[in-house]
Amino acid sequence: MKDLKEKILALKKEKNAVILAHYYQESDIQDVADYVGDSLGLSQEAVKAEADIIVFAGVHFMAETAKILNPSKKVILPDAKAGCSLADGCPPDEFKKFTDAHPDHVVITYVNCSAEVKALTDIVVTSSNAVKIVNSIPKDKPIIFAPDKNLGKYVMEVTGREMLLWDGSCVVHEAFSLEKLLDLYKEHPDAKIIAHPESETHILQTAKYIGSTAGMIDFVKTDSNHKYIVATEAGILHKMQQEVPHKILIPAPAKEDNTCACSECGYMKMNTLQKLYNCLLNESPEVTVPDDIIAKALIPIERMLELSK
Ligand code: CIZ
Ligand code: SF4
Repeated sequence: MKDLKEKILALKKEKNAVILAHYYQESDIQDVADYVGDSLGLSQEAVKAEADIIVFAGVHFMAETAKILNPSKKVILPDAKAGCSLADGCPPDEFKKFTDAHPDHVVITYVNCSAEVKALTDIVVTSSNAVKIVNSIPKDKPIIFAPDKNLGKYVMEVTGREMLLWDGSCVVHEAFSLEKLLDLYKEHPDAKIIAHPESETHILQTAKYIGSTAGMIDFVKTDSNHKYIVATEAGILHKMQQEVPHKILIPAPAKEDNTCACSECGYMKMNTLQKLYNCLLNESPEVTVPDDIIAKALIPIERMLELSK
């Protein structure tokens, strides 16, 4: 493993590449990355990237976003099949019918969607800025929010705005078991439950803090408690534990026990260190986006970046 990591770092230098990794990537991948972050942070890094190649260790829609923001760079993804249930659950042709049926609505999409769907959007959001951006829309403007209904419901509750929701969800954040979570909490009454807003309402109702992945990391760093039950993809625990080495972090339990009894994103975990090495070596699979889609999708992403400053 050490050998493979060293080979990746040497190849990265030789090819003038930068490795951007999402918090949900396996720990070994996070360790070789130049930057580890959430969708918003990764987009901001992609804009700034000066290397010739961006190795995007995340899922397909994130790599597409990097390509849209910095189209002169070659963007490669360790496994081209690393998708997302939210992006897959919002096909562009059906989404177009939905937006066409409500022409007076401002179209807000969560960044977890395809480039084609972003091209049909007025403003993109991430979980770090969704509330702020929805609050920035004039009160008399009706809003479509897609594709995540759980994040949408959460934003509606916090902002008090009615929104027309697309019926999509994240399989990973819907895998948490309320019953097992409450049992775990009984065993650790001194823990605080923290949750990502892609989780279902009954999970969010148990949480002392609800926020994006970056927000959750900031919270455990600044909060005075010593123990947390963390309801998001378990990969985040790697970075979080590095930030708070003396605190106890417990992943929230999933309905069905899989390898770790927590919830892992099968798409994110399709990327492995070996695939990362191969993709850097072969400069493939490459993620491309047609020029006309880049031109249209860039506008709502740039609006988001502007509103997130
Ligand atoms: O679930 C995801 O894909 C998340 C939380 C993405 C992100 O970083 O906002
Ligand atoms: Fe998509 Fe959910 Fe995986 Fe994130 S965790 S990439 S939303 S399936």
